[in-house]
Amino acid sequence: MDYTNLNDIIKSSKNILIISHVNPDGDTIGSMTGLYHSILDNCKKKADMLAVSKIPSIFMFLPGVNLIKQLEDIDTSRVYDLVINVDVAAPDRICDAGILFEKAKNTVNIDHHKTNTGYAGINVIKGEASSTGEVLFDIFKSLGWRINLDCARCLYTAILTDTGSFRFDNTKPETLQAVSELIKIGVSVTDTYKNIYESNSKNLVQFQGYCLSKAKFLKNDKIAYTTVYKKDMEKFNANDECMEGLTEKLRAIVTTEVAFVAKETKAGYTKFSMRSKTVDVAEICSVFQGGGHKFAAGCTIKAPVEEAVRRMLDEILKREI
Ligand SMILES: [Mn+2]
Repeated sequence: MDYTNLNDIIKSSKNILIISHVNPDGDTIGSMTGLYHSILDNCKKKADMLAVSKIPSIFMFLPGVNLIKQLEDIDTSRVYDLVINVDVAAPDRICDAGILFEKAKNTVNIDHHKTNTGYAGINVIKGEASSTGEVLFDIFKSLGWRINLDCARCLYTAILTDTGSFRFDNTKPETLQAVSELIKIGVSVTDTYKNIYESNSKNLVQFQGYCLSKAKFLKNDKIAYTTVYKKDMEKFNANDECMEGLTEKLRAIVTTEVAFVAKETKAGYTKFSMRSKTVDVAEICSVFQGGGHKFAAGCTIKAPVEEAVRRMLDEILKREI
């Protein structure tokens, strides 16, 4: 792929803003900070970085993450020369920051979601790449841009988290080639692992233990689910970060085909996080105006938890499991 346009536009822009998606994950945050370090190192420019919602504390070790701004820190009347969205599959994923994107003189969209429609001026969408971090690695290599240690640590985190630590089938030879180079640059595999996977709070582990202990199973244990009420969150002083990985733990049971967690949100709504080994849960979630990937998707149903769970189970049971 030819990235000359992208190179020219970054080099000719005086002020640049990089935006990550709502409910940020390791890929969008690692890609944003990785791109920041790369532009700083190769173009001697300090881009602004914007997160439209809270950054999970496990990513606070990433170099440059303390420079990330929230929307209230940015003058929204400002017109940037260039706005770059990273890992943002659709414009509504940057919420109110859309105003900055729309006003920018130039826009770029760097992503790996197959569903990305190419909504920017320049679009670099590689559906076969494991992560946006891997797409950025490819861009930097193709352009002959240097990748310094700060950038490498960010890109490694992006790739690591989006591949489920190189376990998902998006892990390709190219992915591991990129990772191999990042390690050669000096990324510490064990430090990154500890920062991301061994930094859980006691609250999170005990809260998840409680939620798992009350899980319910149907259809010879092929369906596994649990419920999370506001009172459960309060009991363990849990926040949204404590939900991370909970549904995967139910899917990890040998008999599970479909797993979900139903969480009570604001009055009368229930939010579903679904994971599957076989069934297309994106399709099930689309019945309730949600979406995602085939084996990982989510949706919200306007009903109290018990009723919402009943409707979800009805929908799952209509399918061959
Ligand atoms: Mn991603």
